[in-house]
Amino acid sequence: MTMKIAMLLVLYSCQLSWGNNGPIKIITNNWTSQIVLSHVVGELFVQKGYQVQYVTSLVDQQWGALAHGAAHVQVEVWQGTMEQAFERLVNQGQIEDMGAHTASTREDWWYPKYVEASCPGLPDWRALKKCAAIFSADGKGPGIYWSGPWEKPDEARIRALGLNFKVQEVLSGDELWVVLKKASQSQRPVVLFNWTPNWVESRYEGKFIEFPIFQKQCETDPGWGVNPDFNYDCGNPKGGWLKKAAWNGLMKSWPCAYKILKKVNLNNGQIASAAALVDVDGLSYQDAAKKWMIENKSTWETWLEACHGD
Ligand code: TMO
Repeated sequence: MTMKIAMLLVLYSCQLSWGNNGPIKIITNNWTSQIVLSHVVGELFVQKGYQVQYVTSLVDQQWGALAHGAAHVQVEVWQGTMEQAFERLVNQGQIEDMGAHTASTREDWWYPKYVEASCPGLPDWRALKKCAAIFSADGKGPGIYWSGPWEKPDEARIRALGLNFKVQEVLSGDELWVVLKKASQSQRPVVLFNWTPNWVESRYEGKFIEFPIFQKQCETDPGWGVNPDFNYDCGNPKGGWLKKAAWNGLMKSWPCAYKILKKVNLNNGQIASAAALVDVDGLSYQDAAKKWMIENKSTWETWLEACHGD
């Protein structure tokens, strides 16, 4: 009996010292590694006695949620698709930059290797000028570029580079992989959005299109680059960063979670394997997170030390 009361007291005082402000809301988006690794970080918060809630959000809606405290944590901010919105809000003090992962990233137009046979000159983007038609359904029309629902001005790039392509947007990573699978089963030419680290590289040979090399001015100074009249006449960054972001009240409300999130640091292999556990091995997001934690225990244990003794 007294044991029980003592335990309740201990639990209660833990709650006080961790800040009892309701659940920490972790954003989940619409590609696999992000969802799995959000569950990993959530599990670490739970181990520290916090309540956690996962909130699904589209990338372009998450910024407002983070800025207003409707959501609190984002574990994967990718430079190639999210740099502009992220930097604007960080500079305005609305969200906090929680640091970069070790991982080096790339997000861009990508094709499976067999496409090279019917479009000589790839991966150089100028090859697309000559063989856009092979990427269309009837072999004549403008080529189709399959994009995901992430912020990127592909129409602007197509215009700036004078490509005969139109953008077909799908709603998630999963839908992109259906497009890729169907095309490659019949060896049909296809060009789609892809990124690394991802599971795709472990199952398909392929390459990113080499557009003119990214520089910041490409997106702000029309005079820069191969087209003197338009922005976006370049590719996405190669060797891009991957960062974590938080609501700027995270430190005050949940200090231990804040310290852990600062320490969270993933490398390319860890992100690719988080995706593969679901997209190759067929596990659920939750089971993938559990398995990932078994395989990467020594990594996350060091993150937890961030608030050891708090
Ligand atoms: C943000 N993403 C990894 C899908 O390019």
